[in-house]
Amino acid sequence: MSDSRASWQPSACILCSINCGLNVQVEDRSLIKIKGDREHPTSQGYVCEKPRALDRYQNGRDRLTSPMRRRPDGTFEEVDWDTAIREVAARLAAVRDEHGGDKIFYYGGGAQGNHLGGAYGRGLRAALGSRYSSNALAQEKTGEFWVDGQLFGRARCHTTPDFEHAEVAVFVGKNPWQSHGFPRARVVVKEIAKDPNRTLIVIDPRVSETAKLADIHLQVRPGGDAWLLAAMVACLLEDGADRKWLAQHASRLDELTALLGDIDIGEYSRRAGVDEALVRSTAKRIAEASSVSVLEDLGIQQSLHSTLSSWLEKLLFLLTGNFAKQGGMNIHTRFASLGGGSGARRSGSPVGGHRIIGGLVPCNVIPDEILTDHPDRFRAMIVESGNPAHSLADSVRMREALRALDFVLVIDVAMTETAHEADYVLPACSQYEKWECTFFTLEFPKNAFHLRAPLLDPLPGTLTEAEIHARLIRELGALDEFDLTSLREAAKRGLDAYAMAFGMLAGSNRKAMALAPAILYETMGPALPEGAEVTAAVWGLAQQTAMAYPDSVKRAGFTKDPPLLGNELFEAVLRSPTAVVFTVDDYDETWNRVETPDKRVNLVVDELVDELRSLGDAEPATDDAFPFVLSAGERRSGTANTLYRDPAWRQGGDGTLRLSPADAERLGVVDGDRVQVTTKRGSATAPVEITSTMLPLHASLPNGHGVAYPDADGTRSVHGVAVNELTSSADRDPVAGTPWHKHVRAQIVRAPA
Ligand SMILES: Nc1nc2c(c(=O)[nH]1)N[C@H]1C(S)=C(S)[C@@H](COP(=O)(O)OP(=O)(O)OC[C@H]3O[C@@H](n4cnc5c(=O)[nH]c(N)nc54)[C@H](O)[C@@H]3O)O[C@H]1N2
Ligand SMILES: Nc1nc2c(c(=O)[nH]1)N[C@H]1C(S)=C(S)[C@@H](COP(=O)(O)OP(=O)(O)OC[C@H]3O[C@@H](n4cnc5c(=O)[nH]c(N)nc54)[C@H](O)[C@@H]3O)O[C@H]1N2
Ligand code: SF4
Ligand SMILES: [Mo]
Repeated sequence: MSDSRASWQPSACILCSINCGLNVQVEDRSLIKIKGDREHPTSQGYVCEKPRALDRYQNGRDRLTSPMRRRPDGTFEEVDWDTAIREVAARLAAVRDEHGGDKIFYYGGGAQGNHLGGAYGRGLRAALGSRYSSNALAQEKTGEFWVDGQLFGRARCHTTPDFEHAEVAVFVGKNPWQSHGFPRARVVVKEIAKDPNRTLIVIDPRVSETAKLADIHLQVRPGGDAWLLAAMVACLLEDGADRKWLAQHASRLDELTALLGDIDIGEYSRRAGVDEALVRSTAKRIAEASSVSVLEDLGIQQSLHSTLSSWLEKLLFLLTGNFAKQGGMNIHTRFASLGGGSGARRSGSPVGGHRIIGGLVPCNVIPDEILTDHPDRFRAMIVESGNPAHSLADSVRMREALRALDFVLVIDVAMTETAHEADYVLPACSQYEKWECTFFTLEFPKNAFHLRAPLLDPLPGTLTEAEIHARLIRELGALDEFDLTSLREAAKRGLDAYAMAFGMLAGSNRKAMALAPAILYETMGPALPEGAEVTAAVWGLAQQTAMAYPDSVKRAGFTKDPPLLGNELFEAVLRSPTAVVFTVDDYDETWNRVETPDKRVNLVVDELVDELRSLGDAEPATDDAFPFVLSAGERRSGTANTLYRDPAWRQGGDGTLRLSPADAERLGVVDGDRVQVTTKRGSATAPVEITSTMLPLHASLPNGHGVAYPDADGTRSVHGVAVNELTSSADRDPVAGTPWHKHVRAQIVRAPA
C-alpha cells in the first residue's frame, strides 16, 4: 500500500458511472500519476480528462478525520469514535422507540464509485426497522424505470444500448461527449460520426459537443421533446414500423395507432421547434437502419413530460424492432440492485402517498414528507455518500427540512453542505483507502464488475462504512438474538462450507436475512484477508448473481453450479486487480428477461395516455414573467457532481452562464460580464459566456458548482452557483416525481454593478 512508492496500482475512476479502469502511482499519500488501465475489459485503457485531478478528492482540505458532534450553537466539536457510536445509536433508537423505525429515512448509499456503504446500510436499516429510502436515481432515472416496468413487466427490465454495433445511434437529452454514460464514449461517438454508413442523431436544444459531431441534430425547443418524439412515433406508425416483428413480439399496436396514428405531425413538429421535413427524414432513417440504439438522459428525464418522453423514446426502437438484437437495445444482467431494498414493497410515501419506484421515494417530495405535522412524517435521516442539501431541488427548503428533523446522521468523507446540517458526522475512508465497487453494471452482451483494492491505508480517524454500520448494529444489539457460531466456524473452513451454512440460515430465518450484510461482515469478514473484511457483502451479491443468471455466468467462463458457482465468481472478483466479465449473453437472452406474463412487449402505458392526448391541445408553456428557460445543471468538462469540492481542479473558473448572442445583445452584456438570474425560488449571479450553441431564451449553468471550500487558512467560501438554490421541488413529473432541473423558468438581467 503506502510503501509501494511509484509502482502502478490498478484502481478505478470514481467520477462517473462508467468507472474506467485506472493505473495509479501513489507517493506520500498522494495520487501522483493516473492513467487508463488497458487490462480493464470495458474501458480498455480509455479515460477522459477528469480523473487527472483525483488527488484533490483524496486529499481534499475538508476531509473529515474525526466524528463530529453538533453543539447547541450550531458549531461542531470532535468526539471519539466510542462516544459517537454510543450516542448516535442511542439517538436513532430513541426515534425508533418513540415514533417507529420507519420514521428513520435513509438517503444515498453510494456516489459514482462506491456502493458498499449502501449494501451495509441495508443491514443498519433492517436493525432499526427503517423502511423508506431514496437516492439520486429518484431525481433522474425512476421515471424511465417505471416506463420499463410498464413496457417489459418489471421496473428492473432496464435496457442498455449497443453503440459499438449500432448503425444508427440516437441521443435524447444526452451529451455523451461530456457525460459519457457508456464505455469509451468519445471513441465510439467519433467512430459513428466518421462512418458514412452510420448515423449519429442528437436531440438537444443546445449544440452540445455531441450535437456538433452529429449527422442529424434535432434542435428541439427546451421542453418540447414530448411533441417531437410523438411526431417521430407517428411517422413510424405511418410508414416504417416493423409490422412483422410487432405482430410477433408486441401487444396493443392497434391502440397505439389509435392514439398517435392521426396526429398532426406538422403541428407537433412546429410546437417542438423542429422542421417537419427533418422530423420525417429522421424517422425514416431510424426505420431503415439495420440496427438502432437509443440513449435518453437528463435532457428529457429532468424536463417537462419526462416520463411520457421516456415512453415515446422507447417506442422509437420498439416500433422498429431494435430490441433483443445486436446493435439494438437489450436487457442486461446486474451484479446487484441499485434500488431501495426493503422499502421496495411499499407503493407510496407515508405522508403524501407519492409513488415509490424501485424502492425509492421521489427526491422532490422529501421535504414534504418532513415539513408537516402528519403523524407519519419522517423524524430522522441517515445520509451516506450523498449531498442532498446541495443536490436536491430547492436547497432552501431541503435545509429547512433537515433542521426540522429530530436527528440527522451524515456519513461522508468531507464536510459537505449536508454535513453542516447534521447532528453527527461520521468520517468514512476515501474510495482509495478501502475496498470498493459499484453496482453500475449496465453492459450487454458482456457485463463486468470491478471490486477494487485500496491504494493506501485509511486516513487516521476514518473507518469504512461497513465498520461504521457494524459498530452501530452492535451497539443496538440487533444481532444478539442470533447464534452466529456455526457461520464463524464455517468461514474458517472456507467458502464452500460457508455457502452451505449460510444457505441453511437463509432457509430457516427470514429475519436474519434482512440483516445479511451485517451477518456476513461479522462472520465471513474475519476469515477474509486483512482489510478485505468489507468484501464479505460482495460474496452475498456474487451468490445472488450466480443464482439469478447461472447460464450467463457460465458463458463468462465459470464452471461450477450454485452455490459453488457464486463462490467461484466471488473468488474471481476478489483476486482480479481489474474488472471481471461476470456474464456473457446471447441476444435472445433479452427475451428471457422480459417479465410481462405473455413475454410480449406492451406498447401502451395506460397511465400516460391522458398526458399524451393533452399534447394535442397545448404548446410547450411559456411564462412572460420568467421568459428564459434555465437548464440548471449541465455536465461540462469542469463538473463531477460534488465529488471534487476543491474548485482549483477546474481550470475554467467558477462556471459560466451560457447564453445566445441574441439574448446577450438584448441584455447589453459581453463575454465575462455578470448576469443575475432569478427564479421563483432564488437569485444568483454568474459570468456570462456568449455562445451560438444556445437557442434564444435558453440559458444553462453547470452542475456540481457552488460548494463551500476552505482556503489555506480555513475560511470557507462558495465557488460558483449552487443551482438548487434556484430550483423548486414543486416542479416535478406527475408520475415519477422527478425534477424539472432542465426547465427552470427564469429572468436574466445584467447584474447590478
Ligand atoms: N463531466 C461530467 N460528466 C458526468 C457528470 C458530471 O457531473 N460531470 N455526472 C454524471 C451523472 S450523475 C449523470 S446523471 C450524467 C448526466 O448526463 P447528461 O444527461 O448527458 O448531462 P446534462 O448535461 O445534464 O444533460 C444532457 C443534455 O440535455 C440537454 N437538454 C437541456 N434541456 C433539454 C430539453 O428540454 N430537451 C432535450 N432533448 N435536451 C435538453 C442539455 O443541453 C445537455 O446537452 O452525467 C454523468 N457524467
Ligand atoms: N439542479 C440540478 N440538480 C441535480 C442535477 C442537475 O443536473 N441539476 N443532477 C442530479 C444528479 S443526476 C445526481 S446523480 C445528483 C448527484 O448528487 P449526490 O447524489 O448528492 O452526489 P454527489 O454530489 O456526487 O455527492 C456524493 C457525496 O459522497 C461523498 N463521498 C465521496 N466518497 C465517499 C466515500 O467513500 N464514502 C462516503 N460515505 N461518502 C463519500 C462526497 O463527499 C459527496 O458528499 O445530483 C442531482 N442534482
Ligand atoms: S469516463 Fe467517467 S469513469 Fe471514465 S475517466 Fe471519465 S469520469 Fe472517469
Ligand atoms: Mo446522475
